[in-house]
Amino acid sequence: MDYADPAQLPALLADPQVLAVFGFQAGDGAPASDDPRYLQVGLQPEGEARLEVWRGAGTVRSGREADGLAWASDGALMFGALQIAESRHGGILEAGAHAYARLLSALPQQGYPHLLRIWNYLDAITEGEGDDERYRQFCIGRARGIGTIDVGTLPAATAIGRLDGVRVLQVYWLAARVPGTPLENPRQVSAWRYPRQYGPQSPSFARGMLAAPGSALPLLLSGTASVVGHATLHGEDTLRQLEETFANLDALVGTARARLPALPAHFGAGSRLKVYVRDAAEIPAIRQALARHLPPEVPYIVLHAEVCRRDLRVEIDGVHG
Ligand code: 3EB
Repeated sequence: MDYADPAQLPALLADPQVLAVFGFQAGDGAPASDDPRYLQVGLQPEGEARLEVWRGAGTVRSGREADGLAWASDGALMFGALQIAESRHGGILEAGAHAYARLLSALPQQGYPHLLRIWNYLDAITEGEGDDERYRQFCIGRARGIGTIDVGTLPAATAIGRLDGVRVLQVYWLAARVPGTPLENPRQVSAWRYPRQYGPQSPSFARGMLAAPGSALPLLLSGTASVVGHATLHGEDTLRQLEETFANLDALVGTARARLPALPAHFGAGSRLKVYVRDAAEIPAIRQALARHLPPEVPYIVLHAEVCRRDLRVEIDGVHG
């Protein structure tokens, strides 16, 4: 995976090896294309807008189904994307249920039955009180759409709130012909075991995913925040939350290295990170802390977005290899 300038979009989509391009830019300034390999996520970048580019091995086939489901595959991996208008389904719960039922039926049909990584972007993620909060409702819908599942096969994931006011659930995913190895974090309670206080339905995701041996994929890092055990730490201190987030990411990389010792111990030239920041006013301080913490060869993008607990001020996802 790599980041690229938005002006590169036409050249990237002309490349038959490109599997997927995600643009992070809300509103009319974003580059447009109806190529099924391109999805514009309505999140505002702080600083330069970037594209996230995933390349396949060999020639990529792609298409769009009648209901809008977009897909692209290279024989080993398949990307897919769905954009579900909440009003068409009766709310975020139902939109989540529909999205997951639909995508999980598409995977085996297309020959890529194993979900490795999924990203979920929804507007106003922490709106609503108590169990009515939209994230908690989304978690119920997601679990309903998944149905019965072995929690040991859940994908790595991100669930982040957009600020664009558009009530469309955006979901995209990476699936494979062969299963990967889901990873948990020794510093964190597995999300599917979160206690009731965080909602009636625990979140359905793994902390990370290692693709099968032989795959060119890097370690896939789920959205990671200042959660230790199941509790949010440092709710009033963004920079300490950032430190705790890196401690969590280090622990996850350690878990991955126990299975794949060739994986670098620290973030470096093979890492790519996305940093989601709740309060735009805190972005300069976060950028300074990132510059202190990360070696200069690590590319990252910073996005103004809402994390799914109100007391989480920053979250990081990405890849490492
Ligand atoms: C956490 O650790 C932070 O619901 O899919 C991170 C990654 C989080 C994925 C999801 C939520 C999700 O609980 C939140």
